[in-house]
Amino acid sequence: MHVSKITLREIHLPLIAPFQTSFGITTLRRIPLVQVEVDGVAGWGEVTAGEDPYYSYETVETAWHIIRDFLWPMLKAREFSSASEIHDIFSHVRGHNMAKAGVETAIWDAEAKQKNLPLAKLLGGAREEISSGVSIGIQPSIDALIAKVEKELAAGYQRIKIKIMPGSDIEPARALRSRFPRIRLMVDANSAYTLADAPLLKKLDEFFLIMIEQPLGHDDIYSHAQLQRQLDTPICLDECIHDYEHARAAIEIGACKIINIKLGRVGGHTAARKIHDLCQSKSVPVWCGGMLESGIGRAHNIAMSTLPDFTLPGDVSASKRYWTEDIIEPEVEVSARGTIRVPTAPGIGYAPRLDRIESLTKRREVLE
Ligand code: OSB
Ligand code: MG
Repeated sequence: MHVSKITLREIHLPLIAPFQTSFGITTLRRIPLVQVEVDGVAGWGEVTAGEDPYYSYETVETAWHIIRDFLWPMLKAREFSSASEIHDIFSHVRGHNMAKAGVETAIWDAEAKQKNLPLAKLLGGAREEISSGVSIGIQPSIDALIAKVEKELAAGYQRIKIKIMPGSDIEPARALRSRFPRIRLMVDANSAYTLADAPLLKKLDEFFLIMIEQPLGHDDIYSHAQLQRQLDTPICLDECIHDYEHARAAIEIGACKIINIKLGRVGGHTAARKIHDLCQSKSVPVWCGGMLESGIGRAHNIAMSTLPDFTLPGDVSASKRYWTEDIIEPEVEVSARGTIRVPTAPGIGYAPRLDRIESLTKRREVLE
């Protein structure tokens, strides 16, 4: 296989509603899309880096730079026999996993199309449908939060995650648990607390949350192990896990009982699958996180979520929760049972709408 060309496009997509986390508010997504040409077949990937370096150090700009100036030169004269080799080819570049994943996942799509297989099958996934949950940003009031949760439950979603931060944590959790005693409920702090907050976080045990996601430092696995020993609620790590060794360390020192896998954060499908296999062998369940992706990123998330250890509902929800109109055909839809049917067409199984993508494109660069 050989990549003869990469087309980078930056599209701008306004969110239907602002999304607030402990690190900021997003109203418009700037999304770099990666279109690769592999032996005459097109593959698509999405870079999940943020507009600002708040969730991670990567941004739209750093990813563009790394792809153009480092990843493309490593790829352009290179022959390889499978997309599974790309992760090692890129290993010279330290970090910048979101940039790597944008390209790597696009090559996986192209390989699946060449082989006339759904990407989920090529990755080794077996599920015909995946379970879907929602991530709800910090709301202006408890009433607004309850109304949002009511709406998502009525739509069928199997699990509710709310964002928390200091000043908006115990009360929203208490209100939701008293209003919805039996739902699968969890919170995500996006690193907003320190170990000194352990007594406050301990109060969350009262609400039987299925997990608390990334309460402490974005690169602090050790303190999560200290916190986990004090909590009954399982800790799930997101920001801390960038590769296999992080996952191994976190599991072995007891820093978490669950791992959120994001393709961008770990550098693509090969790395994600390796972490998945480790977690499966250690009986640590995983689920697929989201990064407010367009349909291209969503489609890759769906394919990954078909692997067997993705036993918990992920943050992969319907296109229409975020976008007035997505950039793929058909859009991602969620059934009344809170499931997404895995597409059976080759590759990611959803067709990029090129006209719409071009009309949303603010910047474009062709590498060849
Ligand atoms: O921590 O999971 C997170 C969005 C942006 C950055 C970080 C996170 C999130 C989400 C959104 O929770 C999940 C989604 O895409 O629906
Ligand atoms: Mg998270």
